[in-house]
Amino acid sequence: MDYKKYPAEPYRIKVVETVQMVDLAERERVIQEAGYNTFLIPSEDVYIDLLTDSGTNAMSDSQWAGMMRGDEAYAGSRNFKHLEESVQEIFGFPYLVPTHQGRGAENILSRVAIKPGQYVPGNMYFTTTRYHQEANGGIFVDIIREEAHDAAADLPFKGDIDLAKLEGLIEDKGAENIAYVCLAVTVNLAGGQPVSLGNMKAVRELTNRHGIKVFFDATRCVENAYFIKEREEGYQDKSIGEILLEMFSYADGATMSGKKDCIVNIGGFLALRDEELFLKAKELVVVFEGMPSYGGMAGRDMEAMAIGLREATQFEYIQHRVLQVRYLGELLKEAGVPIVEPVGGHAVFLDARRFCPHLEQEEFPAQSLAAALFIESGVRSMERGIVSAGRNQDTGEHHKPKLETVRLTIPRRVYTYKHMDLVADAVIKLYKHKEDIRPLRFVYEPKQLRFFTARFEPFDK
Ligand code: PLI
Repeated sequence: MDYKKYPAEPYRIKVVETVQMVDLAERERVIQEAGYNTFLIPSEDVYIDLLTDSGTNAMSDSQWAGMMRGDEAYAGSRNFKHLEESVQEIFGFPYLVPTHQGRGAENILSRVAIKPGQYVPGNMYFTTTRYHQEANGGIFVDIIREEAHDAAADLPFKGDIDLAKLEGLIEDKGAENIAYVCLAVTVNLAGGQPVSLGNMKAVRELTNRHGIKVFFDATRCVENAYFIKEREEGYQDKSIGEILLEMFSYADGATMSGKKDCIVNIGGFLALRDEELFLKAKELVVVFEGMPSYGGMAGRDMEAMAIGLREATQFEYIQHRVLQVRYLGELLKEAGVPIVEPVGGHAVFLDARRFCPHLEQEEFPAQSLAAALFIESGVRSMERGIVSAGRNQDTGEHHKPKLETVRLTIPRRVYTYKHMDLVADAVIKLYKHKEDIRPLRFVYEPKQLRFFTARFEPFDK
């Protein structure tokens, strides 16, 4: 391994959690009992858990020390002040509304900023984000650049908004019928793909001309900033902090799932520039989350988040983070396993269409591939394809995303390169007998966010 290309872990491991692999017969029983849904597998039966990078992070000694300084007063916790300072310093937004996690912020933003019937253009959907937009009468419109839907298109900023699509929508529907633009940095379901600063700036200029607001989904904004430093001309000598400040200068506010780039296990927030909107959001936070000085988090959680956010912007941390993910992607690519390219910030996405060409999309190839990988190796991954996309609320038809993927999501500061080697080996082995991956059908399909709790069974074609 080239230590310059893939720097060693920039931390010493101080606390460990033992894991073990259950045997093959047991893994087969476990996945059957879980209805072939990796969300339903008990954690203790998982060997390497790549289900998500959400809330699965390892906190630092400083963060744990911060937990002990939790001020659990019902109102006016000092930890809120600390979090507010971190957010003001890193994002540049004056107003902070803490929430229990990202979707809490999405709920509040959707309620204060969408009027029923308005359009909400975004660079690809995310499950909970679109749910809250639609639940508040919004109509989501995907305006990501076309290549983002093509797993093989290797482009530096595949998360960019297609400005012509945005302009067309404004012309067609009228600026007053657009609630706001939702710009995710990075784009989770496109493969963790970044957005360029050039694109953010252009979106800001275009929306300014029409008086339309822009809110970022900042969930993985530090990863996005790293890609800008690496790839966008003129930013190589800027710090991650400087890049973040410029990114958010093009936004009216942001929703944040702290469970990702704040390197904590729980928490989130809505950050805003506009006082009037902030006051509306504050009125709602007391209904749905808690007092405006904790919003569903304990004081200690806010302290850990305030510290984690600062740690995330350290170059050595974020460089290792992104390159560890890339290392796994490169191993798979070298072995000819089809993945979404380029490798994004938080995960390697297997391209289930090319992995399982013998399965139709309605036979849930990615769902079945994720189940097969668990049986093969005890590695838990997640479907990000037709099951995650859900159904059109009006027609009842499946949304059929072009990307049908399995996400191998790397938790922050949890696994080592050796674990990546093991995961790559397992996927490569499975690829050699991919024809054994069977079609699935629903035995239980929940109405909302079905991927979390759906159950399936395999069948013979
Ligand atoms: O899981 P929450 O409620 O803290 O955050 C919701 C959320 C919002 N935006 C984006 C881009 C996400 O990725 C996201 C949550 N993602 C999860 C749970 C994931 O596994 O990717």
